[in-house]
Amino acid sequence: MKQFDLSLYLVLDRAMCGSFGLVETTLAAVRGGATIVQLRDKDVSTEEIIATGKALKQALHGSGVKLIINDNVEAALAIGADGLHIGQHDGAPADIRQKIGADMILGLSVQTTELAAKADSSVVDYLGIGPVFPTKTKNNCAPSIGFDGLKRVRAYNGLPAVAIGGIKHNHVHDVLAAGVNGLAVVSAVCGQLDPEAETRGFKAAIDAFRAGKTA
Ligand code: TZP
Ligand code: MG
Repeated sequence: MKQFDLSLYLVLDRAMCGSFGLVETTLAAVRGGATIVQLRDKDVSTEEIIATGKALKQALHGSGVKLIINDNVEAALAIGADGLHIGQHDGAPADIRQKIGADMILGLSVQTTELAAKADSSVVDYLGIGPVFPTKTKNNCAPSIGFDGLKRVRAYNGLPAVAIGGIKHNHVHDVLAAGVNGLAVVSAVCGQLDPEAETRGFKAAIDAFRAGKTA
């Protein structure tokens, strides 16, 4: 059984992290309680993704926090990443599973109940569901589904799942109440003045939800 914790999933955006950088942002987020980190680096070469991914892997060493690479199979393999995350337009999950091998974590984005139902649990390890809210972070984003949509999509597949899209501290309770295992954030952490404190705020809200309180 693959071990990974989707509770507080940081998705890194190079431009948003700015001069603070991807590694510093990651270290701050891990101090704040991030449980899994994805390098989503759309506008650079595979070589640069590999170099950044290797630096992140080193930074995460010993933390127990998994490193996931967005889209790029070659980079994920070269880095020796813990996982790969793909969207609906990145190739057939079964073909990608063949390329990455059985041990690597494979995440798949789904936006609808149909896509959730189609996701094969013998191929994919977790789902990313969203966007929950409109977001400027991703170009050509699918229509947002809200908390009700999140609950509906989630109900179509029992794989571990993480919600994404426009998620802020005040959404944590309703996101987790929709039945997902965690939440993924980009702009709520990357480029914030104090990424550690922002992450800590999410962690406190998650802990409060799990303790049965409203945050
Ligand atoms: N996939 C669906 S929404 C999104 C991705 C990568 C971006 C989420 O970014 P933010 O800043 O947390 O809204
Ligand atoms: Mg993709």
